[in-house]
Amino acid sequence: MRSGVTQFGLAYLDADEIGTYLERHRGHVMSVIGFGRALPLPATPCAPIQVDIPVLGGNASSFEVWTSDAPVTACEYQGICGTTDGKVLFGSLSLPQHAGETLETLAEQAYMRIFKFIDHLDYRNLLRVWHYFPQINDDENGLERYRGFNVGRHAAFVANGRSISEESVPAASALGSNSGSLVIYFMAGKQPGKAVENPRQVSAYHYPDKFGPKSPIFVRALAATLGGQDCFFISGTASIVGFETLHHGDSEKQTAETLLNIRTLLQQIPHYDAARGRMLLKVYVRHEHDLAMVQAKVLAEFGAACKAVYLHSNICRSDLLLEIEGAYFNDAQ
Ligand code: 3EB
Repeated sequence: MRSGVTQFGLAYLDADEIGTYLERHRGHVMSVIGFGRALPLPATPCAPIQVDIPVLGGNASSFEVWTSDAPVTACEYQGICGTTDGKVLFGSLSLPQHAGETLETLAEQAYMRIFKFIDHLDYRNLLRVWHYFPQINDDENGLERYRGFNVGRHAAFVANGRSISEESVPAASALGSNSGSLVIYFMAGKQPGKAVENPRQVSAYHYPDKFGPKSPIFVRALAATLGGQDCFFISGTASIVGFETLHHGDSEKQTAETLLNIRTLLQQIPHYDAARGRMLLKVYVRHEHDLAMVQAKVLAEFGAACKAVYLHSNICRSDLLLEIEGAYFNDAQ
């Protein structure tokens, strides 16, 4: 890392690191997302986003921090607090679900606001989106909540003139939290990124309707050059081949299949160099007792230089036991 200079990119930090990190990168912090126990933090342009998903592996809290090499300014529109560095726009919103509302309508409202926000600020291309909401696998009016979420998301894409194709679909993750609002944070660019699909998997937006009335809208990975960094955002990746979940009830085999899917995505990026780049992972595990096994397999795959955060959460298909998302950064060639 170029010493003393803030790079565009990402860090996952523990409670004892976050305070000094935010002070050191003051003026360059784009977004802070806390998992697990909330802590008081130094002021940032947008208030930190808090997600109620417990951190596994010994720490009570974990913080995801996005920084820019360029100075960051804050903006607000449509009730969305955002930050921009002139190249990328970050935004986040947290919508409580009131009695009588469905997650479907909430997801549609959220995405309607997101599109208004990014269009208004002229960063029209969604690059990466994270979604967290409680009771993800529970039934709501006869439809699993995750499937209802997909219906609402789809309606907003259509209403905002976005094609459901590689040109306008972001990389994404969607996970269950223990409580709270529908939390969405996202990154958008002036230019579209380059979508990367997995030849082992059917594109999610082409899933058959046995997985719900409307397909999920995300690409498996997205490459973009931001702030002098080649960035590769890997969507939440699980033990799915074609469109089916593989290895029901077998977390070891699901882990191996998930890692093979990630390896397949990484093989498609020309600038991937495990020794030179930086890889960061968020690993979502449904059952705490799988932690040690998953940790060992992730370590064997990516080595100790890869920063991996382990979170205890429900996955968007009830038969999936884990999901892994990633971000890879390399100095642009
Ligand atoms: C899958 O491959 C697992 O709905 O935005 C992964 C990443 C998954 C993103 C989303 C869902 C989403 O279908 C689930």
